[in-house]
Amino acid sequence: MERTYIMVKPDGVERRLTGEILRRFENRGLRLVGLKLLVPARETAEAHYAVHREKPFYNDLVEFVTSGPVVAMVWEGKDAIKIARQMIGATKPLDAAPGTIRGDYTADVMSNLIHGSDAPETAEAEIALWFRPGELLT
Ligand code: DAT
Ligand code: MG
Repeated sequence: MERTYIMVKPDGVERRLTGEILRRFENRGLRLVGLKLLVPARETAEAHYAVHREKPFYNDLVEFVTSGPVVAMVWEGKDAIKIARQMIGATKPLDAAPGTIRGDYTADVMSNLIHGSDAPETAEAEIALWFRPGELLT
């Protein structure tokens, strides 16, 4: 069993896509073990995207993800990290296949609706960053 941090970004909440995204994860058979709605603090967003600190889009990225409410979630299942990344689709709009969340609902590299952890180590760090242990099912 594996856990992954998934977040509907402010554009996804604004566009009323939270239900559609939840439905896709439920349909796929992953188990929801944590869920909350919040406007991210700047320091949380900066820590979340620390790996991109030197990128030219970093400041815009932090601004964007703190611009409104997000839906923070933890989903559990066998190979949950890779399965969620498949469902989310590629970062580059041209590479985001139809049938994926990004491929079906966005063509913008920044306003791309959803985040998903990319590896076991980042999943663990991101879950610990966004959730207290008591907020997650055991
Ligand atoms: P992903 O969210 O698919 O894991 P990432 O970790 O490479 O992608 O980048 C984090 C976020 O940064 C991404 O969801 C959107 C934004 N981003 C990435 N590359 C970008 C670019 N070239 N221009 C603007 N924003 C970008
Ligand atoms: Mg990433």
